[in-house]
Amino acid sequence: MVNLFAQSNYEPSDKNLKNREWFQDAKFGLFIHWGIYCQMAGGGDLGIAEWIMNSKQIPIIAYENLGNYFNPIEFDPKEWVAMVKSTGIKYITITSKHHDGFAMFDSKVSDYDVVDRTPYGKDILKMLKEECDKQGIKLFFYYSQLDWHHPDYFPRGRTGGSYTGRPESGNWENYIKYMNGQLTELLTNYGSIGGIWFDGMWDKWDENWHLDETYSLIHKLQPGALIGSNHHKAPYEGEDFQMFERDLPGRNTMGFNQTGTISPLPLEMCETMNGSWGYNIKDRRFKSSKEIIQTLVQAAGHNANFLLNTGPLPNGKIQKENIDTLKVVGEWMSKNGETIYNTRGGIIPPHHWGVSTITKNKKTMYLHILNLEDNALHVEFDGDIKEITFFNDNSKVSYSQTDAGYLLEIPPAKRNDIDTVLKVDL
Ligand code: JFZ
Repeated sequence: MVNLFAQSNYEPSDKNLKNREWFQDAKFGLFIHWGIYCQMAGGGDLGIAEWIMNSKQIPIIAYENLGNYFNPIEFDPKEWVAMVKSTGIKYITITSKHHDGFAMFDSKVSDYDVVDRTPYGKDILKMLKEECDKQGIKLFFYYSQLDWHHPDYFPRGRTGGSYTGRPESGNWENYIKYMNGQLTELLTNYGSIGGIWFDGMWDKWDENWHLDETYSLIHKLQPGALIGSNHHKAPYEGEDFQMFERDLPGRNTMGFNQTGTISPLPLEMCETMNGSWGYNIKDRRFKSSKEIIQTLVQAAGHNANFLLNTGPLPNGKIQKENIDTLKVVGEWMSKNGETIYNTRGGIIPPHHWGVSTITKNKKTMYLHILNLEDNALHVEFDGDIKEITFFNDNSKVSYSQTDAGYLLEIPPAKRNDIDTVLKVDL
């Protein structure tokens, strides 16, 4: 029987396996939600941004107007990518088409795209990809399988209902052809890409998404491209990484994750800088740089990448508040990156006090102490330790062995408010 939810008998290519390792080593990505919806800036409602078409029930014929005056003349990909680099971010995942169906690239299977429907008229993804290539940053494309605009997205799912003004009929197989057509464009016209970040299957759980066909197509066009999908379930065959939306692997504080499974595939957690993906003018809930650094560290300790989101403005600029925060994160990463990049989640599992990371040769472990009120920390660990030092100044940590592990002395003066990092030589 054909498994409709998988690329059956998928064998990742050597290139793909190499890219998975690169991905795990890279640890830190920038998520970019950018589309014509940014001009609505959430419409004055917290919690609405890229969803505004659906949330405010804007018919297609009206929503299309947003393209007529989308003109981000201050978009400077060189500046974006330079900012990404100086933050220590290794890859970008950008929305190529979100649920509104509007493509931010030059599509030929549709004219509902930034080149054909905006005064700006330029292929944003191409501009960004050229700059990423120049500066050595990998580019991934987010692609929404859910589409509120295409007439053949029928039968409808939970969203994109009759307010859109589409006929109550359509040919699903045509929609799949259209989607695979756009994916073919994304995988052939932009050089070698990092992979595809799918989203939207949750709109219609019982639908035949033809994943076998789509995933095989992607892996045929670029065997190294990594496929992930935000379906909140355990990965299907053909996917190359597992993602977690706004939660650490294994947690479910948001109510999104539908599985307790943490697969052996590379892991990635995505998170917002405030509470919105796309630009929302009212959303001032900006997380502090401390919170963001700590979540990045937590993700690494949970063996996962951290994909941190920003929603650019209608003029093409990144929100100033986000730039300011990323600067601080970048400064921290330039000092402490060694304890994050190229590591894996440590052999000491996450605890209330923090997490551990470990180098791939397993010779060095890093303890990231994120919460500590006492002057000592007991770490359960039955391995041998050669030496423990404070990572920031190489001074020695005094410790003694206990029945269950080690008791480390952490004098208050040595504590760091964000992360007290210890280097453990094994
Ligand atoms: C999805 C998108 O809808 C959202 O706009 C953003 O792109 C994010 C990264 O991914 O978010 C979802 C999708 C589905 C649910 C919740 C958030 N859901 O089914 O509960």
